[in-house]
Amino acid sequence: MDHLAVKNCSSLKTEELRSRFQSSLAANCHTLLQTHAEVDSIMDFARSTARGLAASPRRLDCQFLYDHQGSALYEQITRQPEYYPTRTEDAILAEAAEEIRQLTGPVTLLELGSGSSTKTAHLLRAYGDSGASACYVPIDVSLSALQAAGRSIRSGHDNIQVVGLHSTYDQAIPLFAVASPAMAIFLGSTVGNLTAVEAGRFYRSMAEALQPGDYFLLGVDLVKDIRIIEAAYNDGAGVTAEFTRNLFARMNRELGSAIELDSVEHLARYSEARQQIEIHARFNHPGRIEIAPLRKSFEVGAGEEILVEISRKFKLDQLIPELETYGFGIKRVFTDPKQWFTLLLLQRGRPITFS
Ligand code: AVJ
Repeated sequence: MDHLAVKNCSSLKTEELRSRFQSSLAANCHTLLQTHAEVDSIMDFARSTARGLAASPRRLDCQFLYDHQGSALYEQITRQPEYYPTRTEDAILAEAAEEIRQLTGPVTLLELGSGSSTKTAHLLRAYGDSGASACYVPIDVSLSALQAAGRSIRSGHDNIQVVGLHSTYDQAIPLFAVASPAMAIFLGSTVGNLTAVEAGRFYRSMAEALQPGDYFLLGVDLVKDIRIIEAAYNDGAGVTAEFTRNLFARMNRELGSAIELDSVEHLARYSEARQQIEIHARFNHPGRIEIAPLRKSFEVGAGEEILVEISRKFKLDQLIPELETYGFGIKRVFTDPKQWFTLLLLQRGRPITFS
C-alpha cells in the first residue's frame, strides 16, 4: 500500500466525525480522514484573504502559507544555516524522546501541524521500539505533506499505526477526546504564529478536548539576542523571502489574481515590545489583488506593507503560569545548552477526588 486510504468526511458533523475517528483508531489499519474538501480550502483562502485585506491594518492568515509549494519552501527554510529553531528542537527531542515515553507510558500521539514529521521520528522510534504498538495521528492542512509523512513512517516504523487527519486545528482538536490516553504534540513554536488572544483560545480548546491525565508536548522558541532571531527570518539564500512571496503566488494560482511578484518584498523585523518577529510583504509598486471567487478586488498602494505572519518568542516565567491557568501542569522542561528553544511536557490536570 503506497497511499493511505483516504476517507472523505468533509460533510460530517463533529459528533459523527468523532466516532469515525474513533473507529479508525480501533481498526488497526492506516487511514487518512479528510475533514476538509479541496473546494472548501479555496473558498476559505478567498474569504480569509478578503477579510484580511478589508481590515486595517491589513493582515493575512499565515496558515495559507502552507500549500504544496509553501510546504516545500518551509522544509527548505528549516535547513538554512540561520534558521536555528528546527535543528535545535530536533536535538532536544532526540535527547528527550525516551524519557518522554517513560513519563507518559503508552499514549496515542496526536501531532498538530505535522508537516513532514521529521522531528517526530525520534518520538516514533521511542514509542514504536518500546514493544507495545503505537498509534500516530498526524494532522495537517497540507494533504501532500500528510501523504509523504504517512509513506515514510510506514516504511520506517513497522509497529506504528498511522491515522492521518487532513484538517485544520479547529476541526481536529474536538476529536481528541476519543483518543485518550493521548499526548497532543505541537512542535516548532507554531503556537508563536498565533496572537496572544488566539493562543489563549487554543490552550482552552486543547484543555477541553484532552482528558485528565493526558499529555501535551509543546515546543516553543525562547527570547534571545535580536540578531540571532532576525537572521533566522532573513536567511542569506532568500528562501524565507520566497516563502512570503508564495502567499501572493498562491493568490495568482487559486484566486485569479495577477500580482506582480517581483514587486513584493519580504520584511522580517523583531519587535522587542511585542516580543515577536513580524513579517510583512511590502508592495514596491501599486498593485491590485483580485479575488475572483468572490468577485472582489483590493488596491494596494506603493510602499504599503501587509502583515503576513507573526512569530512570537517566549519566556518560561511568563508561559508556564499562563499554561497553568488553563489546567496544564508542568511535568518536565527540556531545553538545549544555549537555552534557545524549549520543549514542555505538560499534563492535563486530574480533577481532585476525595476518597
Ligand atoms: C511554523 C512557527 C515553525 O514562525 O518560525 C519560518 C514559520 N516563517 N520562517 C516560525 C516560519 C518564516 C515558523 N514556524
